[in-house]
Amino acid sequence: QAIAILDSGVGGLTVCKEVMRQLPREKIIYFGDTARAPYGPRSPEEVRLFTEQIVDYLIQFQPKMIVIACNTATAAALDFIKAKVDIPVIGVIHPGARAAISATKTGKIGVIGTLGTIRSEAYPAALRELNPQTEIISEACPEFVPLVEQGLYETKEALQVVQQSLRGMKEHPIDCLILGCTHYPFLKDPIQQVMGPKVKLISSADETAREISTVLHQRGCLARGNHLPVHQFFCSGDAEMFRKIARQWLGEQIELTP
Ligand code: DGN
Repeated sequence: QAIAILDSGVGGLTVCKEVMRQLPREKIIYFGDTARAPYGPRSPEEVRLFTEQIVDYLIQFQPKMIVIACNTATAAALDFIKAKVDIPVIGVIHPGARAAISATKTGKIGVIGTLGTIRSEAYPAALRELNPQTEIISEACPEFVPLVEQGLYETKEALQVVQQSLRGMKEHPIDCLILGCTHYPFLKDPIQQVMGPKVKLISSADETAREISTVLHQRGCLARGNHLPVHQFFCSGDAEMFRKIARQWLGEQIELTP
C-alpha cells in the first residue's frame, strides 16, 4: 500500500523528496493538479472541492494514508477530508508550525504563503496554540508559485521577484521564516539570500515526513522488505514541465502518467 500525496502542482514534490529520504521503502502515489494551479487566489470552497476530487481519484489506489502536501488545501480542506475518508490524513501546517516553535529563540516568527493560506490565518492559529506568546508577521507572496510552476526558480528573475516580495518582511526582526507553501523550498536559495544568514528558513517538508513516519509506525503499517518501491506520479496539466521539474528536484527519472 502506498502513501498518497497531493498538491496543486509541483510543490508537494518537496514533501516527496523528504519522504523518499526518510522513508525510502515507502511507495508514493503523487497527484499534482498543475492544470488548475495556483490554488492560492481561489476561494476556500473551490480549493475544498478540488481537493475532494483529487482525494476521490487517489482513493481508488487504496493508499494507507493521505498527505495534503499543500498549505492552501490544508487550510481549506484538511478537516473536511479527515471526516470524509477512513484512513489517516495529515496536512502540512501543523508540522511546519511545530518545527518553527522549536527553532525560534526570540519567539518572533515570519510566515510567507499563498493568499489563501495567509487569509485563512491557519498558521497564526497553529503557532499560538503551541505558544500563545509568539509574535507572527505574515505576508502573502502570490508571485512565487507561478514562477516555480514555470520552472523558473533558478533564474535572475526569481531573485528579483523574491527581493521585491520580501521587502517588507526583511524589515522585521524575526529569527525564523516559515515557508508556508510547499512550492517555496524551490526558491530557498534566493529567499535565504534576501533574508540574510541570521534568519532560519523552516520548510514543513522535513517535519511532515517525520509525522508520516509516526502515523505509520503507530498503526504498524510502515513498509517492510528490501525492495525499493516504484513511485507513481500523476499531473493534470503539462506533463513535460512536470517531468522536467520532478527530475531536477528529485534527481531521478520518474514514472509519470498524464
Ligand atoms: N503548494 C501550495 C501550497 O503549499 O499552498 C501552493 C498553492 C498554490 O497553488 N498557489
